[in-house]
Amino acid sequence: MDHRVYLGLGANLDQPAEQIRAALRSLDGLPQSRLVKSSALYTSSPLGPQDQPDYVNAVCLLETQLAPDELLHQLQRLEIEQGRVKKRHWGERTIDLDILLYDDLQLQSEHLQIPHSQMHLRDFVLVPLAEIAPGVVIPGLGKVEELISDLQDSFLRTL
Ligand code: ROI
Repeated sequence: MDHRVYLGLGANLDQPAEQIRAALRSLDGLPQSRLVKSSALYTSSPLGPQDQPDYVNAVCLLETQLAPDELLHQLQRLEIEQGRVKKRHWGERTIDLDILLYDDLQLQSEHLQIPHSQMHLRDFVLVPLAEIAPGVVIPGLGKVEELISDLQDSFLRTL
């Protein structure tokens, strides 16, 4: 059975738009997985320390037979293969791949929280998600559009 998984992508080092595009290609090559849709690329101001470059963010839909922990493992492998550099907590990074939603699963483990714990607070996640999944419900939190209207002003720009 294929699972519908929404992933968040973020990068702000070493030609971040290229990093996102490379990650999307790699995701399509994951075992038992298919990249179905991806959002536009958005630039966003950093959440966290302000003395770092703007981010490029996107969201994609992956159909996969991988279990959540297998998928997490694959994402971590891709991050490393893509030369992930992470300089400090909430700091700049070459590529960040997050599981946002996995079907309508709610899961809390030591390594993995689904839905992603911060996603409902982040315009750079919700806006691209709404672009490719209008009306999608974040389990326990509500519809993506309602969560967007709860946010302060957003300063996202499409690339
Ligand atoms: N800020 C933005 N705008 N986009 C991100 O993807 C992002 N990722 C992060 C932190 C450092 C929290 N800030 C971010 O991990």
